[in-house]
Amino acid sequence: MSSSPLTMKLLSVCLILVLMVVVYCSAIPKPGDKRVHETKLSDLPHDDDNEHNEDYDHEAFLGKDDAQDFDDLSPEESKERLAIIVDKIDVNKDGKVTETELKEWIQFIQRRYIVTDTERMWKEHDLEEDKLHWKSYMKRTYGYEDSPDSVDSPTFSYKDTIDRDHRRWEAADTDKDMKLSKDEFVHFLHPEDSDHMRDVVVQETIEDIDKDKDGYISLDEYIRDMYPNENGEEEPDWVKSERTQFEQYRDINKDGKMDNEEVKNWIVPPDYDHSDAEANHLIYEADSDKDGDLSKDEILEHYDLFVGSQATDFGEALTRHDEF
Ligand SMILES: [Ca+2]
Ligand SMILES: [Ca+2]
Ligand SMILES: [Ca+2]
Ligand SMILES: [Ca+2]
Repeated sequence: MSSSPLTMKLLSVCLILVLMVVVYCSAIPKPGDKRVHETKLSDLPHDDDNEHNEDYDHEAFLGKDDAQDFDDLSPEESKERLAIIVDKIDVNKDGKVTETELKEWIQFIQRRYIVTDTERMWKEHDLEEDKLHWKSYMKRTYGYEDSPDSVDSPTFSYKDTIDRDHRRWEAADTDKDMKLSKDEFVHFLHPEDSDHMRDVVVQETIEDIDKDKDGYISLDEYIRDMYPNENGEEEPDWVKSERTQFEQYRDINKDGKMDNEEVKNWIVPPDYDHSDAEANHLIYEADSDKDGDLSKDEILEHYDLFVGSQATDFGEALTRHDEF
C-alpha cells in the first residue's frame, strides 16, 4: 500500500463515532473525543483491511443522505436514478464522463454536504443578530454556559474538550469579534477544509495521540492509537505495514517521532487530492474498454460501485428500517 491517508483504517472508524456524536447529535461529547484527521469525502474508512469499502464510494459519489436513499431502492430503480445523475455529470453532453467531470461532480457533492450540514447545525443554535456567541454554543453543546475553569463549575469535567473547542473557535473567528458568523462557523465545523484551520487540526491530532505529552507522536503512540492491542496479541499485517509507513514516510527526518510538520504532511498531504483520487479510482474500476472515460453503459454496468441498492446493502437497509 502507498502512504495514502485513506489507509488509516481504525483512525477513520474512530472519526465516524466522533462525528456522529459531535456534529450530528450535538450531544455532549466525551472529553478528548473530537478529532479531525483529514479532508475526507466520507466519514467512512475507504479501505478496511484491504477490502474496499463500497459505502465510501457511494457517499463520495452521492453524498451521505442520497447514498442512504439509494440503499432502499431495487437494483432497477437504483440504475434508473443513476442514469439521470450520469446525464448531470456529463456536463458537455458528449455521452462520456471524463475524469475531470467526475472529479468536479465529487467536489460538488462534498461542498453540498458541508453547506447542508452547516445549515442544519446553525439552525440548532440560538443566534444574536445572526451571529453565534460562545456562551450560546456552550449552553447548546455542554448544557451550561459557565466557564470550565473552576472545579465547582458544572462544565469542569468537560474542560479539555471545551478548551479545545475554544481554541478552534478562536481560529475560526477570523474577524476576532468573539462571535461566529455563519461563514466562520463552516470553518469551525469543518476545519479540515480551510488553510487557516490547519494548525489547529494538527494540534488536535497530536494532543489525542501523544500520550506521554512530549509534543511528538512516537512510533509506539502512533500504533497504539490505531491498534491498542490490550491483550498483547500478535499484530495483524496491516499494523505491521503501518509501522513501515511510519518509519519510511511519516517520520521524514528519521528521528523516530512525528513533529508538527510531519503530522501536517500526514493528515493534510500537500500533493494529495481526495476528489482526484476518488475519480481516478472509480474510472479505473468501471472503464471496461480502457479508453480513459466512462460511457453511461460502463457506469450502469458497474452501478453498485457508484450507488447502493437493496441488493448491495441488504443488511444495512434492514437495520435502518428497524428505526422507524
Ligand atoms: Ca467573528
Ligand atoms: Ca509523545
Ligand atoms: Ca520526525
Ligand atoms: Ca470507457
